[in-house]
Amino acid sequence: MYSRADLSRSVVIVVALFLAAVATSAVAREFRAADTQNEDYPTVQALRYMGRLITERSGGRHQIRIFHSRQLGEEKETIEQTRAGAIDINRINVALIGNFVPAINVLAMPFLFRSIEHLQKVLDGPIGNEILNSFEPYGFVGLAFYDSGARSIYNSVRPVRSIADIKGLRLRVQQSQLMSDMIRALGAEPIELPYGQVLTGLATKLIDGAENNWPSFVTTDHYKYAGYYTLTEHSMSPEVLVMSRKAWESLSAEDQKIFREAALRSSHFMHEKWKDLEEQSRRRAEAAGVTIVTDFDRKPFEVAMAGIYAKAQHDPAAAALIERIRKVE
Ligand code: GTR
Repeated sequence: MYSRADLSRSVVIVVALFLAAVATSAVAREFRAADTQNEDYPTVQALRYMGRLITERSGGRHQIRIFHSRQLGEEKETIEQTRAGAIDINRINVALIGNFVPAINVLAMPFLFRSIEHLQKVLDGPIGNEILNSFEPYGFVGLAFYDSGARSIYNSVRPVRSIADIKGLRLRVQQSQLMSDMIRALGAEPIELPYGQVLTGLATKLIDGAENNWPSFVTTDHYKYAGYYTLTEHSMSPEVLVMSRKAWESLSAEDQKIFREAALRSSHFMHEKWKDLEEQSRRRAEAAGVTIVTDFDRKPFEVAMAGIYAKAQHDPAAAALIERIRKVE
């Protein structure tokens, strides 16, 4: 026979077990991560690496499920969904999130960085940290930056050797005001299109060209339709990994630390992959007969950006940030 005391002890144990189960299920989660690039692209590989680290460090409580190749939509939409909390983690380019978080646009400003080393120094230092922290009021948490090299202009019409050669070309840009302004300032016609529509745009001649880094130019097959690539390197807008603030706030302080560290380590992992792919992509384009223009006068391109810098001056925070970035040696 059970005594009354035994019975109430059993009830207490059952209730405690039930509460523990509820608590664990509330904490353990599968996080949805989006990336528009394809399955093998280094950013997607880096997300996978981050996922493995998080699962390992959280003792299997947290999993990251990756949706690559625009499975959750184009970048602009996924950013909106991340802000709303429907997507937990998002790897995007700063040019697109600049529409939502104005200070971020500074990183996409034309000809701002003297070299990739200059950019890297800025991102790894206090400015990079401040920029990651500036996402919060807008519904995101900045976790880490990923490499994206430099963006250059390519087209199917003619080799661009001077600013005059760009005139009148219809060039696709990311869905970003800043990118449109930049292409217009060069005398071309900007066409804002989501990433997934560029290939068809080139194939159907809706557009004459676009601008991107080597790996994006090649892994998307754009190089098969746009045989002239000019190393303008006009923007070094990096990639950024953000989390929705909603998802972030659902994590304990200890788990937040696990996520941050895993994101940082994934950016180092990505860095290693990037250099190789950049080189490989360039070689692949060359082998396919793409004309690569390196001997052109860059100065007029830079001069044409005066209006964009004048516009940036209207935002004192952006102006101050540009100044500080320039001073980083
Ligand atoms: C790539 C970047 C993508 C996307 C794309 C584009 O370099 O990795 O996130 O922004 O450019 O041009 O749309």
